[in-house]
Amino acid sequence: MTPQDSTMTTSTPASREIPSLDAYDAETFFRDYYATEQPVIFRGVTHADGGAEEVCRALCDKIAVDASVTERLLWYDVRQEMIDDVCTTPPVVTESMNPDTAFLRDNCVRVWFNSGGHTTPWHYDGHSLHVFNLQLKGKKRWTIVAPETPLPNMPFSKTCLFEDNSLKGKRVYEFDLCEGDMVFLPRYWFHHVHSVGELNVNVNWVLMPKQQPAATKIAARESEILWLLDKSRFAMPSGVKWMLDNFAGAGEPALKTLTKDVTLGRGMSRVAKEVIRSPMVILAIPTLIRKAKTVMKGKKILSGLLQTSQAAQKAA
Ligand SMILES: O=C(O)CCC(=O)C(=O)O
Ligand SMILES: [Fe+2]
Repeated sequence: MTPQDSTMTTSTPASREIPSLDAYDAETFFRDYYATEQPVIFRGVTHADGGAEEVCRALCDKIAVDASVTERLLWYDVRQEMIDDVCTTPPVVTESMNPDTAFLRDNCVRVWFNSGGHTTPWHYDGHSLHVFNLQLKGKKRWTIVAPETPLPNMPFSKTCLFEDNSLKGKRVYEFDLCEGDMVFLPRYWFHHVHSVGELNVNVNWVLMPKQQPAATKIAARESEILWLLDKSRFAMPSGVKWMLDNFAGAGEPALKTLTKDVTLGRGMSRVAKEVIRSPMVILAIPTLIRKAKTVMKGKKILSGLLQTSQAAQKAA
């Protein structure tokens, strides 16, 4: 995507200024942001020695030889230990990753390497995840939309139908995340992220909170889709069954927490709501093709970085 394309992703951006907070002010964070599921930025929370390329190589060298790493479409899922000597984990993150209050996965950190111009298309994160996204190197421009003013999604999916969404009437924040900054993005918040720096390295910590989500349209949608998947698990491919068994890293308890209030009526009405939307997919085909191209380009760069590290380690 060119910079011009990225400015076309929003129309009428009536964005507010996102609040920021000191990463050591845990009391305010948990009371005013975590408990109410509202986003907040922590400026200059941590630092990684060296330039973007050096940090990228150091992380890739570890990822290349660690069997526990999972390669995802645009990032790597890794264990906390993998990043411990690269940067200090901010205290609000450590406090949030508490097994008493959150379902945690082993690979609870995602690592992103994106070159300038890359755009992560509009979506919200699956598995009911809260995300702490730290800009370790480079700079990214974020646009986020609250789950109570949702954007149109692909049927049964977390990705959005269109990229040029009108943001009129939506609760939206637009902000730059610069080196050392971290955003707390609560579950179900829509986001669109444009890589501004030449080479951008991000780490995010992810967790599924045990508390019930704030009552928003998207929270209800997620619970209903999950309930439907669970009820029809016998007819689902093994990948879906595996996902449900390991949902948010905790399986059954996490699944039960989210779906406990879903009734048969709500489940059936969800099917109708999603199916009614399906003709829109035809209108979205040009956007889908553009998105797929962007994502594939991002993936190629990600895999290329890893292959370079693997080749260097073989040669050594
Ligand atoms: O950094 C990006 O490009 C996307 C980040 C994202 O989608 C996330 O942290 O959930
Ligand atoms: Fe995301």
